[in-house]
Amino acid sequence: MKKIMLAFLVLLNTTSFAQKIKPVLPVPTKEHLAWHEKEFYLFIHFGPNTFTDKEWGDGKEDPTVFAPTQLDCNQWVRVAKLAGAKGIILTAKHHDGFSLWPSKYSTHTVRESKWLEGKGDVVRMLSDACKKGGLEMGVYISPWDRNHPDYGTPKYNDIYIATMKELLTGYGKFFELWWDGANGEGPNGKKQEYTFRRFEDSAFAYQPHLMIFSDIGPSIRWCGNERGIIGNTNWNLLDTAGFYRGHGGPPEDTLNQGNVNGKLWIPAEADVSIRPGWFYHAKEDNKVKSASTLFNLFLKSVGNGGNLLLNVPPDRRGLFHEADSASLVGFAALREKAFKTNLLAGLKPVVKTTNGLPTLTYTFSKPTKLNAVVLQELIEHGQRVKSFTIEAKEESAFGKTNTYFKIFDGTTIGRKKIATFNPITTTSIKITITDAKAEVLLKPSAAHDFGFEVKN
Ligand code: FUL
Repeated sequence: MKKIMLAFLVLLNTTSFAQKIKPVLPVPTKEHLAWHEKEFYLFIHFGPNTFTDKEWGDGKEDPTVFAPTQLDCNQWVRVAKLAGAKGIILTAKHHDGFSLWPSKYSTHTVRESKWLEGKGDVVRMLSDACKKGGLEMGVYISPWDRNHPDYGTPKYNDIYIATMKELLTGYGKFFELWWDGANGEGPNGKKQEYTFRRFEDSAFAYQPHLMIFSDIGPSIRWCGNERGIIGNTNWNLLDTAGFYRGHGGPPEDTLNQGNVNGKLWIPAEADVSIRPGWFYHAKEDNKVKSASTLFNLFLKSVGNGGNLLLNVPPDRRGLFHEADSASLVGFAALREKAFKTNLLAGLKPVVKTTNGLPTLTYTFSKPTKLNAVVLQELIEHGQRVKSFTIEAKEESAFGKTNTYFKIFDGTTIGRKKIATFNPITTTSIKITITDAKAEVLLKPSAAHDFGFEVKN
C-alpha cells in the first residue's frame, strides 16, 4: 500500500486523487475549515464595566454609567485590519446583563443610558463597520445574567433564546457565537439550569453556518486557559460524552491538547487579553502586552494549530487606546517580517518512505539561515500526524558534511505547526514523520528566518 500522499501530488490532480483518499474520522465541516483559515481575530469587552472599573458588574449599575464620549466602531475595525485580524467578537451582553443593543427583553440596555439620547446601538454600529471594512463579526451573549429578574427560573431560558434570536436574526451573518462558562447567581439569589441543547438548536436554526464556542463546543472548544497557550500536542478532536456545559468540562489539560482518538472535531481557540483584565482599566495602560509578546502568543496558538482570539478593550472614549493600537500594529509588522520569505519556495523535496512514514529532504543551493519551519496537514481528510522530527545538515566545519543533527522534536501538526528553534545555517533540512494514524497528507512546507529572537 502506498502510505504517503503529499499535497503537491494532490494539487496536481485534485479531484480524481482526492476521491481516492480514505478519511480519518472525524473530519472538519466546511464551516470548521473556513474558521481554521481565520487564524486570528479580536475580542472586544465593552460595557458598564469600562466605566465602573470592574471586571464583573453585578447588574445593579445605573445604566447611565455607560457614557462613551467618542465611540467609533470604524476605529476598532481600522486598527483590527492594520493588525491583520479577520474579525471581531463583541460582548453584546456580559454577566451584568447590560445589552449593547436596545433589546426588548431587557430593561438594562443602551436604551436606558444617555449615550446618543438612548438611541444608540453598538451591535449595529460594529456590524455596519465590519461590513464596510470587510471583517466578519461574532457575538458573546452571556447566559449568566445578574440583572434579569427571571434569571434562575425556567422562563429565563425562553428569554435567553428570544434574546439570541433578536441578535442572530437582526444584524446579518455572524461567524461565531461565544458562550463563556460562568454560571453564578442572579438577582434573586438563584442559579440557572440552562437548557443548552435548546439554546444550541435555536442558534443553529437562526444561523446554520454559525460556529459556537464553549468550553466543550459544539463547534469550537476552550483551550483550557486564558493565557493564549494551546498545547504543543493539539488534537482537533474531543470527547464530550458525560460532560455538560456549566457543570464541569474535561480537565484543562485535555482541553489544551484534545483527545488523540476523540469522536468529534472540536478545535481549540485561545482567548487572551492584550491587558491583564478583559475590560479597560486606565491603571493598566502601562501593562499592554508588547508586539513581541503577542507574536509569541501567536506561535503558541496559531502555531500549535488553533486560533487566536485576542481581546482589545476600548477605553471610556469608546476607542482603542493608543498603547493597544501601537502593540497591534507592531504585532502585524513582526508577522509580516517573520513569514515574508519562504526559504523552501521553489525547492522540491526528495521524499523517501520508511515503514510507511515519509521523510522529506530539502536541499538549499547555498548555506541558508533559518529559525522556523511551518508544516500543515490537509485536515479536511482528518488529523493524522502523531510525531515528527526536523534535522539540519551539519556545517562542514569538522569535515562531516553529511551528518544531520536534530533541531526539533514535534508531536502533532494538524492545521498548522510553526516549529521554531535557535537560528541555524544549513544546506539541507530533513522532515521525518515518525508516527501517524494513517497516510500522511501534507501541504507544501515553508521555512523562515524571522530575523529576530523568539522564546522557544
Ligand atoms: C469568562 C468571563 O467570566 C470573563 O469575564 C471574560 O468574559 C472571559 C472571556 O470569559 O468566562
